[in-house]
Amino acid sequence: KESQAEKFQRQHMDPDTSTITASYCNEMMKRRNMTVGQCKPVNTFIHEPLPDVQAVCFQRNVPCKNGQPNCYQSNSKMRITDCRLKKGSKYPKCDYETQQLHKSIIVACEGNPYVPVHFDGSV
Ligand code: T3P
Repeated sequence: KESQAEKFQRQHMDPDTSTITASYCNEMMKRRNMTVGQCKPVNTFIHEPLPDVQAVCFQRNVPCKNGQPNCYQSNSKMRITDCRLKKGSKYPKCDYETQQLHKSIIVACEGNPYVPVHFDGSV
């Protein structure tokens, strides 16, 4: 079974893509199985090496949006792509807007090893 850490990597890690096209989110949301059963409304991909993203668990501790205490904000801005379901897009035709951004990420971390398990947002 997929662990929470593996799920985070499937949903949020894409270190090796350098050129992001307008169809990036439509392709990636499907390829990473986020358009099964429903269209996931919002999802962020991170274009940085996995160790750099895992290191965020040991950076600035901030409260999570849900009030839990185990969220962390990256010291550095990271290359990310936000995928947002377009207005009017209806399952199973999941049509996403692709937006490249350079922002600090906030992730929730759990476990031993202490690794990212949820993407809380970007600032
Ligand atoms: P997950 O917990 O699987 O990482 O908040 C609900 C989901 O939306 C959550 O999924 C994370 C995702 N999300 C992003 O990927 N980027 C964002 O900027 C925000 C706000 C949410």
